[in-house]
Amino acid sequence: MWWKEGIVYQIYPRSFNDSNGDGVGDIRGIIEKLDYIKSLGVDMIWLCPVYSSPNDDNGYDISDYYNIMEEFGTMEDFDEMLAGMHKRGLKLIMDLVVNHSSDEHAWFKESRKSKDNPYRDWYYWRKGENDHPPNNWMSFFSGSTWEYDETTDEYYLHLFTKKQPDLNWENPKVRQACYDAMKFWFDKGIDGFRMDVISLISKDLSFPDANIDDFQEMIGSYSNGPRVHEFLQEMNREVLSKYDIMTVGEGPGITQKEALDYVGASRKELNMVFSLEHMFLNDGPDGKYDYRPMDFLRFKALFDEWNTALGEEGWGSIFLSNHDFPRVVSRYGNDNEQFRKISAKMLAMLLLTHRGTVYIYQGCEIGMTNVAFQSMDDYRDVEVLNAWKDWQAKGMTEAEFLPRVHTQGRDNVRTPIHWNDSPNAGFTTGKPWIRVNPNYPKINVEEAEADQNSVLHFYRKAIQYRKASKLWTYGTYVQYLKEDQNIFAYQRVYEGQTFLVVLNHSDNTQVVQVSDIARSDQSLTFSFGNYDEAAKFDAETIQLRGWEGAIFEIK
Ligand code: ISL
Ligand code: CA
Repeated sequence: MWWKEGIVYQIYPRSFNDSNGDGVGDIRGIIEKLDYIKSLGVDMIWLCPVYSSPNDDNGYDISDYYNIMEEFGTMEDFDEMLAGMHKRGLKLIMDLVVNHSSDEHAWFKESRKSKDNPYRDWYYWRKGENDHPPNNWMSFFSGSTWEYDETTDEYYLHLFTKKQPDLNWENPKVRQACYDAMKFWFDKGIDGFRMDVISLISKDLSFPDANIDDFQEMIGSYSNGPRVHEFLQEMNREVLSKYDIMTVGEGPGITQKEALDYVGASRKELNMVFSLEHMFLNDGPDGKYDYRPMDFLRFKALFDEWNTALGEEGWGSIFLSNHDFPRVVSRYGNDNEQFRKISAKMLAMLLLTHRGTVYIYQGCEIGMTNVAFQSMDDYRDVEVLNAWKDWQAKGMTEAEFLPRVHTQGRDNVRTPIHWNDSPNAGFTTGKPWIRVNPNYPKINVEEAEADQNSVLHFYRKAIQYRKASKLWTYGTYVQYLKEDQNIFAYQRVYEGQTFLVVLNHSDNTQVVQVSDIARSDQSLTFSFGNYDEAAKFDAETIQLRGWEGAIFEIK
C-alpha cells in the first residue's frame, strides 16, 4: 500500500525557501527545491496550510479554502508545484483545517452580523451568564475559549486564538461546505490530507465545565466529541472513498484507546492518526512551559504501546517532531559540538526502523537545532506570545521564561531552513519574517552536500536502507531492555528474517548483553550503523559508543 510504504517530508512553507526576497517562504521557493526533496528518497510531501489567511496562526486560520495565500503565490504557482511534484513521483498531502476558520472568513463575517443571519449557526454562539463566558474552558493559546462580541451580545467559541472561531459541525451545511472544499483540491489531483485537530470537530453541546487545573486533562475533555466518528464516516462516504488518497488525522486526546476508532480499516474513517503522546512528555500540569525532563522509559514504552494498540487493524505514524514541537536532535539527542551529528543520525535510524509511515520534518535531515533567542521580541508564534503574557501576569521575568521557550517553543522549528552560509542562510535575500538560527554557517545544506559524513547523506542512506526491505514497513515489532535507561532495542521480524536494532541514547559507551536480546542459538551479523566503523560486538556483548545505533541481522 503506497501510503504505508511511503516516507513523508513535511514542509512549513513560511520558513522553507523565499523566492522573491520579501522574507517569507513561498510556493516558487518550494518549486526551486523539488529536486533536493526528491534526492532525499522520500515519496510524499505534507505541506502545511497555503490557503488565504491573515496569518494569526501562520495559515492555521483560513479565510478562503479555495485560494492561495498572497504571500505564498498564486493558484498558477500551486498548479505548477503540484505538477512538478507529480513529475518527480512525489505525492502531495495538503493540510486540512476545518475545526475552525479565520474570523476573516466570509462565513464568520456574516455569522457575527446578527442573530438571524443565515450563517449564524455556522459557528457556536452562546449567551454568557452574568458577564461571564458560558463555561470555564481555556484556549490552547491562553485565555477563555469564549470571545464576547458586542454586536449581538453573545460569545463565540474558539478553542485556539480568538481569530480562529470553531466551525459548527452540527450544521449539515458546514459539513457540506468543508466536503466541497476537499473535493476541489482532490479534483486538482492532490493525494491526501493531514487533518488538523480533527479530534475536536464534535463538541459536547451542553458545554460542561472542564478541569482546568491540568492542561492535558482539560484539552482531552474537548476531544473525541459525541459525533466525531459519525462526521468522519460521512466525510469518508461523501469524499474520501471516491479518491485514491491518504489521510492522517491530528489531534490531542486521540489516545491509544480511541485510535482504532479513527483508523480501524473496517471503520471507514481515516488511514492514520498522529499519536501526540510522546510529544507531550515534557509538559507539566500547567502546560508546555511548565516543563520537566523526559521520562525515557515512558518514551520507549509509547512506541510499543501504540504498535500494540493499532495492531493489524490500524496503521501508525512514526515521527519525532513537526512544526509544533522542538527540533529532534535538541530534544531527543545531544546538539552539542561533539554529538550533534552522530545523535541526529542515530535518531534517523530510530525513525526509519519503526513500523508505520515515517514523517520527517524539514531541516531535520541536516540536523538543525533549537534556537535560543535572547529576547522575547524575536519570537513570532502566537502561542508563545500569548503564553508569555500569562506567565508574566503570574510574576515571571523574561530571564526566567526564556529557557522554557528555548526548550519547548514552536519557533524552534520555524526558523528558516539553512540552505548555505550566505547571509540569512540563503533562505531570503531580504529580511526574514523570523530571525535565522545563528548556527547556519556551520549547519546548512550546501555544507552537508559537500561532507560525505553529514547528517544529510546519512538520511539518504538510511532511507534507502529502509526501502530495500519491506521488513521495515511491515515486520512485527518487539521491544527488549524496556527498563534500560540508555538503550532503545527492538526486533523486527518479517517472512523468516529477523533484524535487531540497538540505539544508545547517551553520551557514554554502553554494553548490551546479547543474551538479553537474542536466543543463545542465534548469532548476529552487523548490517547498518551510524559510525564509520561497524559497532563492536562478539557472541556475548555489543558495545555501543555515545549515541551509536547499530542494526544486526539475527540468524
Ligand atoms: O502545539 C501544540 C502544543 O504547543 C499542540 O497542542 C497543538 O496546538 C495541537 O496539536 C494542535 O495543533 C494544530 O492546530 C493548531 C495549530 O496552531 C498547529 O500548528 C496545528 O498543528 C490550530 O490550528
Ligand atoms: Ca516570498
